[in-house]
Amino acid sequence: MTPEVARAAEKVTVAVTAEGFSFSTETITVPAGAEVTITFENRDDGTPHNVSVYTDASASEALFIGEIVMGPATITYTFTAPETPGNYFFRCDVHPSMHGAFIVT
Ligand SMILES: [Cu+2]
Repeated sequence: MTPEVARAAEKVTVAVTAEGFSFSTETITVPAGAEVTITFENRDDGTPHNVSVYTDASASEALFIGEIVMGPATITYTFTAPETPGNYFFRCDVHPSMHGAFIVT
């Protein structure tokens, strides 16, 4: 028998900033199945923001819901990326006009 070799999940860290009701990036790209860390900085004084990831722009099926933080503050989110490559969706749940593509490669 061939011994099973455990493959360590790839780890990626992404920095995202919210400022002036806008994210610093329109895309977040991660490898499939990766352990994702998002360092999220909310620079909007007295304004709550978060980062959540959904299967698509309808935001009906969540893959990850980030804790909402009142700015100015920085929070670290950790979750596992989908195993299936494709174009997913991220947004601020408080301000759905703040959104972008979550790309799994
Ligand atoms: Cu927001």
